[in-house]
Amino acid sequence: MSADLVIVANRLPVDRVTGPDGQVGWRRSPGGLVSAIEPVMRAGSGVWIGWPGGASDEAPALSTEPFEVDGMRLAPVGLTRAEITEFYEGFSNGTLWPIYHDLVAKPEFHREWWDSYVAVNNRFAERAAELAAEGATVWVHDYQLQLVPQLLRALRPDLRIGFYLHIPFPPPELFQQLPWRRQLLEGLLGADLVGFQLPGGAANFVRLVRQRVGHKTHRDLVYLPDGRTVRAEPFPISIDAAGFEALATDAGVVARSLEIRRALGEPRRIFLGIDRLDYTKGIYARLRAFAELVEEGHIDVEDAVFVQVAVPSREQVEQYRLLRDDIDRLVGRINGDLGRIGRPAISYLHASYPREEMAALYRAADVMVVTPYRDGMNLVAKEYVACRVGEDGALVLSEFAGAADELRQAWLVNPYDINGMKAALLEAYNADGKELGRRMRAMRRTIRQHDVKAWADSFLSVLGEVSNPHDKSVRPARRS
Ligand code: GDG
Repeated sequence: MSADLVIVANRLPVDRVTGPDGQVGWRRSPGGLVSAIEPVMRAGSGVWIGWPGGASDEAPALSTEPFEVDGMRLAPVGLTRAEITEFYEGFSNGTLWPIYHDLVAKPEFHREWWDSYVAVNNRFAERAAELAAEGATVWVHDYQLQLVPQLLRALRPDLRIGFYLHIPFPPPELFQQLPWRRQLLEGLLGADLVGFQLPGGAANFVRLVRQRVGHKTHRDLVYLPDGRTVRAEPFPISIDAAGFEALATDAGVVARSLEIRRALGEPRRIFLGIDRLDYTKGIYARLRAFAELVEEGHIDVEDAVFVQVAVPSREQVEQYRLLRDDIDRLVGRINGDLGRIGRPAISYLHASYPREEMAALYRAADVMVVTPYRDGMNLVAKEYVACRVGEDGALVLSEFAGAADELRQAWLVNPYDINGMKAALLEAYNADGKELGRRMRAMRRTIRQHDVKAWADSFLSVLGEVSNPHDKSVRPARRS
């Protein structure tokens, strides 16, 4: 098999399902990335390389042969239990994640985690080298795989390689702490195009390359000694706006959103937060801000409720377990102090839901509260806007989410400033229909014009224009 477009991402876009007969099957997990890239993958011969979940040492049923789900070709890369601990939970989520998110939590540095990161990146690069056709385009995704571009180029100099970082790229002052900073930068420099969410991330990267690796740079270009150039550019990611709009007008979803309002006791206003349970998302501070508004009498629990959905995430990582305990305790205390019978101040759900339920929640909510301390983009904010087909509803959005660059008409807040957040929540709560409509219409225009299809097309078209000498004379190196 050889593919002319290869997507390389930590996860495959499928979930493993076990049928009633115990047979293992796959179900496509709907995500923006898949829907954006699918048409491109179908148009040519595409393949998606990624980890299917589970540990390969305990699931011998998992073959590494490519397979098809809904017409998409998928090539699984297995991880062992030790690699899940060291590469995934360790280096990716215990070292890189906090450093790339402004040190919201303390990163841990362990040399064996790094060794595992190198080993897994090698495995992904080798798989891509095997499956890519001569001169193919390979698009590598995210912080778990930053060494893949360089490793892959060494194996297959004929390929066109793009890399996209979904999370922020940190300023040099923070990145510098990484004992493996140079290796990571050189890993990324294996790509022809390195994409970031925001211009700031691209600028941080170019500055670091100049300072730490010593290459010449000019604006968004890095000049390598071997004559190649690497572009570093922002490509703010988006959502399948039309898809969400369609979902939000589906009769079943509309009915469900009314049912949610009824189940909550028909409050005048519903506040909503939906986040992976992650310390970067600012869940704790936002609930405190809301609780203080209730305590001070600005909001009455007969009139309003805060629905917080916290989607379980990285539960094996210590910091995530501690966060869950902290939030459990806070919600218990707030409801104990401020709730009345049948009227909790906070309706807290620690679960994940189907897309239809998410859309029903977005439809039901009057004030969407998205207050991360740092976030590459934040798709939840954009999904809320897409689902507000009635051009109403308020968005309270952190200045430190990438989405704030585009959604200027949201109530923008500094999530570290509790009083500022309280003021914005209250303003959004009291805003009249005219004000809400003015803001929401403008945001909906932005989301429609720049959807995930436009994002993927623009990345691939800039990558297609890169004029590096892709050495066709070099035979693809294949492993024996
Ligand atoms: C990373 C970056 C960047 C959530 N819960 C459920 C569910 N979701 C879906 C949402 C949304 C996605 O997951 C979450 O995306 P976010 O952007 O909000 O946040 P991260 O997971 O941290 O994503 C982020 C993103 O990558 C893309 O580049 O924006 O900055 O951190 O689409 O709808 N979907 C379903 N059930 C759930 O319970 N079906």
